[in-house]
Amino acid sequence: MTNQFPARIKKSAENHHSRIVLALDIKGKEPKPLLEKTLHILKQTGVNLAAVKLNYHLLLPLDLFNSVATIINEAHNQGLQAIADLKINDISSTNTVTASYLWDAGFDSLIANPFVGLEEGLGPVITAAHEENRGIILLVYMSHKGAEDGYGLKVQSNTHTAGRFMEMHELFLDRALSWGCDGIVVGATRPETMKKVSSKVQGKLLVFSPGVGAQGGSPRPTIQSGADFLIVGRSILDATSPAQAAEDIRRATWRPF
Ligand code: NUP
Repeated sequence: MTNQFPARIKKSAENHHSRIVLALDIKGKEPKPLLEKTLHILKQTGVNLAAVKLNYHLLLPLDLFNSVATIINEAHNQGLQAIADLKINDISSTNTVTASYLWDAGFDSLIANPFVGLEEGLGPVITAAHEENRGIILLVYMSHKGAEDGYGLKVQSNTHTAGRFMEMHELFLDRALSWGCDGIVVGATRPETMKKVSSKVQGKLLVFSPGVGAQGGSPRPTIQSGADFLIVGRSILDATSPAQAAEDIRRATWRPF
């Protein structure tokens, strides 16, 4: 079966005229108020979004097949896609179990770390995801300052670069393309990298960009540099009116595919 995640998220974007993936990074140690607060934010902002992303903030304290599935269900009812941001990063027998739980809870896509490699790493997860009509998004260059310590390293891969040195993120981008992934993550804090990456990607992968607002990146220039989606958390969640903040970013950044 062809994996329809890229088509589904583009359709959600077109329906709401939005390039925003809301990072539901809501904090709280009591599961019930945490779930209620999350659903409240989702109801307020959903009309301005293309997708939601759930991270450890919700995936650790909440029950996956109950509260998390309820949040995903609400997102789907609003015509939004749901992305799991666990940055999976292990051997394949562990990765495939993790992924199968996430698919059973209803997630449409997950974020993974290309560092672990294909064989006995991410390969079986990518195959299984596509069989289940779900997407895989790889980290290519993260948004935080220290990302340079890893994604900026110069590496020499005999198998991949014919002995030439390249930066880790260039290697990761090649992996995302050759492994048949659906999307990549590139920080909005790295506009030059974003331009280079998007010119190389040319529609073959969706580019997701976190790091606007709280981390210093700017929404509109990030989309103009070639990002397909902005991942936004605190700029919306911590605003006096999350609905208004989401609408403002949506209006400033919307453009059709
Ligand atoms: O490179 C990355 N940077 C990043 O911030 C990859 C990520 N997945 N994220 C996530 O995006 C981060 O964990 C958080 O969930 C969200 C950004 O939130 P904010 O900085 O907009 O509040």
